[in-house]
Amino acid sequence: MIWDLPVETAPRETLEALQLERLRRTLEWIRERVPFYRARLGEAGLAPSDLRSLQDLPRLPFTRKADVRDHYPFGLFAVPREQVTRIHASSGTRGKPAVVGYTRQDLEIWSEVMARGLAAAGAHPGEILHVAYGYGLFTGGLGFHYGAERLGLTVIPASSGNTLRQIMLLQDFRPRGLACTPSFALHIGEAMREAGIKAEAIGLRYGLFGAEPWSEGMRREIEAVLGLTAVDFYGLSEVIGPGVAAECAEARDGLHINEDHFLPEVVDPASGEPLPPGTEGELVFTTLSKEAFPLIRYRTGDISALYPGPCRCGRTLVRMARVKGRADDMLIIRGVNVYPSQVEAVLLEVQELAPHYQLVVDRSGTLPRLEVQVEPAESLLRAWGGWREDRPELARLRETVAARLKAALALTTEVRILPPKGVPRSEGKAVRVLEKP
Ligand code: DLL
Repeated sequence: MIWDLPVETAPRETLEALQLERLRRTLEWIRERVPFYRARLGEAGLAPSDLRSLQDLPRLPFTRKADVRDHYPFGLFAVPREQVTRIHASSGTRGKPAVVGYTRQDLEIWSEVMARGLAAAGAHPGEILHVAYGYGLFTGGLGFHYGAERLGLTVIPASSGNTLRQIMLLQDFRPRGLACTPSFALHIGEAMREAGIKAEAIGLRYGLFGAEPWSEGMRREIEAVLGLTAVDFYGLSEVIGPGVAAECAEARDGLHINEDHFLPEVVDPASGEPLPPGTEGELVFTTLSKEAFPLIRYRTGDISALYPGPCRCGRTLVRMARVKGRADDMLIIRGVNVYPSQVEAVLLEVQELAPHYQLVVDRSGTLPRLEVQVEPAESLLRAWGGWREDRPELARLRETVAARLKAALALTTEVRILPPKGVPRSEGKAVRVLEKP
């Protein structure tokens, strides 16, 4: 189902005319209301009327995460605090979070873009959706909640945590959809299997997964264990939360960006130069309709690529590639640049491994070393009759995994096979990389 047919299938020219008009309006809005942007635009010598077409976008200055942090908590708000209906914050664990605000109108738009994504993923009004993203300052829980209400779903605001209770509710309420991080979905699926509960006993049809990088291999694992169609949802607090972009169930070939509200670009992370469609680089967004927390050319740090051209679902909204990771998550191991999601893709191809892993970086020597911690697959454990540290096959498995990583990514690693449950399970965003103290 296409929720907003006129917008989601609009001809390019119509969409671009709308984007330009909204961009100019946003520039007027922030110039009048946000001292930071007034100064920035002044330095760039730009007036909103100087923007003749979307091609002029790169003339505008970037906004960076540091700019948001420097104005903590409310310094970039474009409306008086009394007009802010809701506050959220990024889920960063280091230092102060990025604080964002929404007017009533912003919340309306957020619900709308979420409803679009939910419909694209295959949700139908009248069904039940189980939301196991965290509720609170994190945008996951409440973002899905309001979008689902807008679409006309019955929402179960389960929030994250307490896996066994989640499973009980899933069994008793029988929702059609599950919304949570991919790592939590896998954890729920694993706990179901351990409890002897079959996917059919729950009857989930679709899953709405995001908030962290995940691979196609992870998608297959989750689909197998939960018996559903898994779609990718993308967003970040600063831009609005989830709902910036989402896959359609028909094609699952890139995430449709709600570009009537969020104008995307991909730039070279080092030089900031705009990159052509299909080229991988850093995603940059300009908000086109937000009142409380508009952002101009916001550097997300997320690595992706843009694919214009219509999708077979009928939507004309530009698609972005699955996010590989954040530029600052990239590891440099003995001269090889690698994202944890690339390691994940290789590990999940190895049948003898369970789909759980963690990377440990040791920087104590002259060259950083990467330890890849994995677990044996359940089928292997069954064949062995349980876990034994001294299984002779372990050495061979370690070698196989290391060789695969070397062949696929030119990466030198030390593989460690942990006992079952040795890798920590996640109820929210998984921590994939640890620094060895
Ligand atoms: O994670 C919003 C969200 C909630 C998106 C629920 C999807 C579902 P933040 O906590 O501000 O907001 O974190 C945003 O998470 O810049 C990406 O690095 C990462 N991220 C979000 N979605 C995806 C995804 C929410 N589908 C940061 N794939 C972003 C990969 C993602 N990374």
